[in-house]
Amino acid sequence: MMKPTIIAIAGPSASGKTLFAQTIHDELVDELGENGISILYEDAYYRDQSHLTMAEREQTNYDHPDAFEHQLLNKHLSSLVNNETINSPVYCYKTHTRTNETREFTPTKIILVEGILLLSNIELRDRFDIKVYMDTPLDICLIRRIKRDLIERSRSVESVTNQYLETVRPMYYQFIEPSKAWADIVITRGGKNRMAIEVLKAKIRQLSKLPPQH
Ligand code: UZR
Ligand code: MG
Repeated sequence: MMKPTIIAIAGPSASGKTLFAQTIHDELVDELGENGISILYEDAYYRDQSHLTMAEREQTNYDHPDAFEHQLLNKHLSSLVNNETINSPVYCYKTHTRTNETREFTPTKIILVEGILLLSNIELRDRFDIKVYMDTPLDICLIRRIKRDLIERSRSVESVTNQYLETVRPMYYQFIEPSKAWADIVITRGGKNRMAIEVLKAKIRQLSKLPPQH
């Protein structure tokens, strides 16, 4: 099999990264066939915190690069590029730590990697063949985040808005927004930007047709 192409989809929390990646994946998965396209999530690489109490885990700054085991993600990306299967960790948002499971992830021609701080780390950055940044306005992200976290992550309005003021917003200005400078493609309006989806799909189709050695 040819060397996988690795595409980063970065940007602020609740900017539409997951939707964007998922849409591209779902619209191409049949066409690209077996070992065609898959998604790897940066948030699977949040650090294991099983040695901490629940109260301590709630104090962690999850919007800071140190919250992630980027070194492990980097190692896994290097394995995937060499067509080796990895066992990705599985993180639980409710307990704020890793589960005992892992996810067997076999390399595909196209690997979409999705997460907030992928472009802030120099080693990771170098692994990506295409770097995409979702430049959704922060107020839109906040509204989406409140709606999502209440339903999907069992949070209260109080906890989401406190987290927003304490970590999400300051870390966005410190780490995420500056990382936009490394992006090859900046996407406006979020995960439903149809033309942006089509442009990425066209590039992916082209890349997945190239003969081996490329
Ligand atoms: P996305 N996050 C949690 O709220 N709890 C955790 O245990 C781990 C992460 C949040 C994190 C970040 N921060 O903003 C968001 N906070 O998940 C990133 N506060 O995920 O890109 O899907 O929004
Ligand atoms: Mg997401």
